[in-house]
Amino acid sequence: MNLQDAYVPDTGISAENVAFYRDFGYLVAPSLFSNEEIDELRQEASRIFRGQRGSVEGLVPVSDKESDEEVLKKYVAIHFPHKISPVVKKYLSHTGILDILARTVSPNLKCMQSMLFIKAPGKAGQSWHQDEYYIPTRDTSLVGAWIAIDDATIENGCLWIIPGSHKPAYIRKRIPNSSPEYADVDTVDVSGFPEESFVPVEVSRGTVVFFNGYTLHSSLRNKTSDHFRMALVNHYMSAESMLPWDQDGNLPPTADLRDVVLVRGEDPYGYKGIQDLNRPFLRPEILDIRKE
Ligand SMILES: O=C(O)CCC(=O)C(=O)O
Repeated sequence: MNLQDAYVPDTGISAENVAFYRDFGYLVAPSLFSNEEIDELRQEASRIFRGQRGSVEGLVPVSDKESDEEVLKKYVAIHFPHKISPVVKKYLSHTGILDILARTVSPNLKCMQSMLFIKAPGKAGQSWHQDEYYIPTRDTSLVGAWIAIDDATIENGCLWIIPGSHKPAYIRKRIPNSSPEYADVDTVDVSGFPEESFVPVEVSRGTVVFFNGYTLHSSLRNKTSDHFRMALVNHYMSAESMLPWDQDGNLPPTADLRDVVLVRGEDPYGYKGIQDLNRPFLRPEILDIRKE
């Protein structure tokens, strides 16, 4: 990663940062979250998986004797934690994140998803994919804000990105996955890209990595015996775009999921109201979210 292209928190987002995001489909913002904010998120993760934020199907009862690490190790990730956690909900609107999105995406922003990854030692990573495949915006505004709760390294399974892969903005061919590195049943076929172009995004806790919905990204297995690689990922898009998303990919383009959080600016579809449809769920060890 070329850190010269990274956002500098003290000076705010520059024209070069915006151009970098447009050209390469990602942007790294070191220290966007303070140590205190990251500690709060880490503590909140323990509360969520201890069942202290309400029941989620699949959470197992915890004894007081179990340490937070022992509890967290049992899980891969939870989707939609913002539905039960006031802390995660609060950080959907983190000013540092929104200031960057306002320049790279739109002044009007909505969030439709959060995911809290635990990635304990030994756990598998995510195969090559484009988030736009799962969450259709089709206007190139989809962006993931990946908040490092732990230092992320090649060893513990940091993100990998193929810079510039978002540019043609189409949904790429998928093939069965045969790598034990990944938890998924399929993967995007990345054989057309030289391996030297794959960038490991090694970052310190508190860094936020922004990536476009068409940018190819993945992460490898956590090969350490004692380092977690926790991350909270929030997905945002332009409030001007509709969201034909039911997680099965069977909706007409005129459908518009209204289970969204307006995080900045105006919502042109505000007249439709807001719905509370998605429930938090635990991510299975083997992932097959959308069958075709
Ligand atoms: O954190 C990871 O390992 C993968 C995250 C990811 O693929 C995503 O947020 O789309």
